[in-house]
Amino acid sequence: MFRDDTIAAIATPPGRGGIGVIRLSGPRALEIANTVFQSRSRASVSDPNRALFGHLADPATSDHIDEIVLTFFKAPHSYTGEDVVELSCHGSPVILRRALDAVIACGARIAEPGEFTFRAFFNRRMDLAQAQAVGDLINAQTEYQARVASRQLEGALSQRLAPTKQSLIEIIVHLESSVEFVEDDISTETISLLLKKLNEAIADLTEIAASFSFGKFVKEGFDLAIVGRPNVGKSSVFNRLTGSERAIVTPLPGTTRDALYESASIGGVPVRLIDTAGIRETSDIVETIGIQRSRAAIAEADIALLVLDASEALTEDDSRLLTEVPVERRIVALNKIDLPREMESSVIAAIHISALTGSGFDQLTTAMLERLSGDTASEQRDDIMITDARQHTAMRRAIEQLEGARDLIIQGEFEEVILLRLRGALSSLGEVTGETLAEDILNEIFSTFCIGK
Ligand SMILES: Nc1nc2c(ncn2[C@@H]2O[C@H](COP(=O)(O)OP(=O)(O)OP(=O)(O)O)[C@@H](O)[C@H]2O)c(=O)[nH]1
Ligand SMILES: [Mg+2]
Repeated sequence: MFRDDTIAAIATPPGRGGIGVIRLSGPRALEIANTVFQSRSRASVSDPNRALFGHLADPATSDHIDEIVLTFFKAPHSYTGEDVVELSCHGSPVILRRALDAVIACGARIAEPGEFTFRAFFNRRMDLAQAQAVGDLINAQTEYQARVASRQLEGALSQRLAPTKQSLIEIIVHLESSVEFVEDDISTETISLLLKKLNEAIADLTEIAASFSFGKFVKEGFDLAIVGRPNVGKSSVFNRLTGSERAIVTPLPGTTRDALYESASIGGVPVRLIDTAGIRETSDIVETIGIQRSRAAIAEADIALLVLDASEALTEDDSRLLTEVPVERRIVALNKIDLPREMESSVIAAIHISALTGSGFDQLTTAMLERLSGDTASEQRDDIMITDARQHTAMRRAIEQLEGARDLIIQGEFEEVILLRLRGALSSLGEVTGETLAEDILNEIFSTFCIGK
């Protein structure tokens, strides 16, 4: 994918804005900038890291296109590691189009999606985990997602993996030298030392990989179905969680007839909320179809929030739902706790809420985050996290190979066989940071980026 030419793109989003930026990167970036830029300033365009005011001119006619500010970042001290020029124009789509045409006419090529970041990766300005974090940061919908991505962009994951990689390399070097120089078998002390190191590496990688159980929800969001019998307050809970009046709320049981969807975020994790029709025995044909959809929503949800009404005794419909909704994906909320209590508190472990007053929703949020994170402790949710499925698969593969190598050492296998597994593990780890990765996979990763990044 890497080509040694000069690329250009509009780096700001489509539409109008205060400024719009054209970005150039490559060996001819400065030369092209010099052709289209005119300035009365005594400073030279080729002085890096300075903002220069001047005019952008059409290379064919010398017509002024716009008043602009030019910044030059000299290789290798730029985003891509190549010469980079940024032309900050007025943020008009017409101007930006003309400006882009002007630099293309001078020999730049329109950049592919993510090509600037790909060049940054190719020129080792960042590793693959960091490059992917750039994409995640731009796509972040919540502050929390942005925080997780920016920590990865700073290289937290790569740094976290570095000591384990180093330790693996040491084990490999040790075994390799024993293959070459030693006739006899490896001593038992050496074996126990190798096993110790290997076990440490396995434990460390397993801990990092485990963060994916929560990390995947941070990146992809989760599905939350709000379920229960009619009139317990499902739509009221839905409205409170989405901060909207999207669902109709009435005192009549059977108000919600069809599933309603809305996106929101809970504790910074994106969520697709589903409000469902109340589940009960009924002969009404429309209601029956609605109830089928409620059951389908329960089946597909990452978490089913089962709502009960605290102001009434537990009904048969409630009891049936308590057995129907799988315990491991269920959170029970006892709603309407602002009203005099009829339901016995000892019946089920539930979070006490009031959709009317908002009380208990903080505890509800905490319970949901805990359910999503499984074994991940809350401190870990602020630590380094794997959010990408491809990275997680690569880590799991590395762990399996290390476990295989450990078994082979215990069985007293030949060093060569053990080395094969160890090198495989190292290579799998390299896929996370991108040292070892096939070109088509790289293309796939970068093609999901926007143009101009
Ligand atoms: N006092 C009190 N009333 C509530 C609370 N939550 C909901 N209600 C009332 O309970 C009634 C039913 O609320 P909905 O949100 O429509 O209940 P639902 O579960 O969606 O009902 P269906 O759509 O019919 O299944 C309405 O009159 C709400 O105002 C609460 O926390 N406290
Ligand atoms: Mg409803």
